[in-house]
Amino acid sequence: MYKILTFLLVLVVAAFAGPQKNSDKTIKKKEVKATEHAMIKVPTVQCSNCVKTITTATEKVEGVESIDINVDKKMAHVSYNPDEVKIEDIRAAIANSGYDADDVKRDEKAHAALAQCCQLERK
Ligand SMILES: [Cu+2]
Repeated sequence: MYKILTFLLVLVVAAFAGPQKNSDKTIKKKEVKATEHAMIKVPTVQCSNCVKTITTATEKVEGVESIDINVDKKMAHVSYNPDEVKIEDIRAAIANSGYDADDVKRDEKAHAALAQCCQLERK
């Protein structure tokens, strides 16, 4: 009888300990995958169509979690996983979609393919 009680006790303890271990794992996973944030200057952005073009292009990049572009301030706020992508790669993706990104100049071919209203003459 005592043995059975001990066995049941072990089962109960195991049942409680199980989920706890899982939550520890979840926390560790989050620590590895730390999101970083960066601001990128996008001085040639003019309208919501530009925002859509850049958003689509950058969100295709592995490791980019989100991008939020402010047309008035001409700034892009990027959330990304630094284990998967470097900030230079995000700038390159923006430039390849036809827009300047910080000191990375736009791809002129991509820029020429943008909607007429989104194109901006070099001064
Ligand atoms: Cu535009």
